[in-house]
Amino acid sequence: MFKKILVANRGEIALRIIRTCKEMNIKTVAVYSSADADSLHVKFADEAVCIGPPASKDSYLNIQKIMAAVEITNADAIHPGYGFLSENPTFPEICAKYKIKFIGPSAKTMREMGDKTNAKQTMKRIGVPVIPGSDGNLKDIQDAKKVINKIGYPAIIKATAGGGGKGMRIIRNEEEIENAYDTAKQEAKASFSSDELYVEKYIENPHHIEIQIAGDQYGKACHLSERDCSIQRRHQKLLEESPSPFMTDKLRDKMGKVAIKIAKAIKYEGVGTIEFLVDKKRNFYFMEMNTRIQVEHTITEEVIFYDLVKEQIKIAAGEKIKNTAYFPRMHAIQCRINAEDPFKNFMPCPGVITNLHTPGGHGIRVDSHIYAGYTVPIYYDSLISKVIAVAQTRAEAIETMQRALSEYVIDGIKTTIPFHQQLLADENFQSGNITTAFLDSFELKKREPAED
Ligand code: MV4
Repeated sequence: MFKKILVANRGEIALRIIRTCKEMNIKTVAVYSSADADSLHVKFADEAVCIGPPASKDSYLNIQKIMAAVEITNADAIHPGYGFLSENPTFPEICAKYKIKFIGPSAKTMREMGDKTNAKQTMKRIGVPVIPGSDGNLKDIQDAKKVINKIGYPAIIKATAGGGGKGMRIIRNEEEIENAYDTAKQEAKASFSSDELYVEKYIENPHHIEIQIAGDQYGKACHLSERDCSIQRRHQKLLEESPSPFMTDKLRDKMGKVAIKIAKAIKYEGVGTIEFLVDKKRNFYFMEMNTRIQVEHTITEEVIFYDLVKEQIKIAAGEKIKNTAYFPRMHAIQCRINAEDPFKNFMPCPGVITNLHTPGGHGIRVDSHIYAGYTVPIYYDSLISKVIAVAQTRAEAIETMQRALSEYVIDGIKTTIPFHQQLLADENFQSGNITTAFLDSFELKKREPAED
């Protein structure tokens, strides 16, 4: 087992990783930017190294600075968390050079899954259902027109290096092709410095359902059930739950088997997620694979009672897993609490937290790095807390979450708590009738003036 893990991240996920390391008697090294000097991950770790100024590119994204911190602290492994360098194949490559264990998949796997058309072709080859579309990248606009003619409307153009909705254009008729192609190409180039595009049939109002998987160094793999991540706004997830209200035992069995097939086919090492789009007839299609621990891993941990970070570390250290499937025994919901004003278009609201009361009690878990007096910096993601409610049923998990949010006091900054309160009270949400289009028609009621 590792003696000392360097956590190449910040915020709640850095704390989350440090907590598991403590339980496993593994020493921890925090790295931090000068904006995070007063952060809890710095206080909770056994050692901490400042790796530069606030800007991510000079600190949390700077591989050389992180490797220097590894060298001076003698860490024997690196946990990348999510975001930042977690899906950058250069990071595991450099770790290999320094003989430091990267807790995650190989650079090769990361590269293969990061390229969306390449990933899609791999899936097609091994018999995983994929959305009909171009065979690889588009050569030119003529090629786009030819493919769309074959698959029909609506169609969607996507960036090969994309993900997260950037460089995506929906096409509803022939007149829209040219403009969609040109703007997607520009946006892809600007966002990912690659203007490769592909096209596929557009699936209206799909469900976003993802399967958590784990694979070990010996070719064994398991799945750990699904998460429903359909509640998104501009491709930012706001609330996730497990099991999915749209899931059936039959569909879980089919999707789980496909997810395990993928993990085995690519000899996946570590924990990962297979994202699927599911249409209203419950046809499911591979969308992409995430080769990291995700923000929403918590709900899976609660419904199957498994520490996924511990699993990552054990797999990286060479422990074996079973070829099996794990099923939800509970219902869990996670609300992402962001330092944003939901009444002002989710505008980021960094600043000082003047007063804080964190909820607790039966069925509540809060993963957060905030404290009274903490300043939410302007430089990073606005996620400040994750509230996870666990109960026997979905209806009870909603009630537990509502109770917890009513207790949560975060003064000094605006947060997404009032958004979640309105969402949880919505009849359609409560009925479980949720697709990725849900928030398009969800209207946030204006806050009462008295609450200002
Ligand atoms: C799609 C789609 C419908 N049809 N692809 C959005 C993010 C990117 N990873 C893929 N996305 C989508 N791809 C086809 N062929 C609908 C979406 C989509 C979406 C997917 C998951 C969660 C939320 C979404 C919101 C809007 C669109």
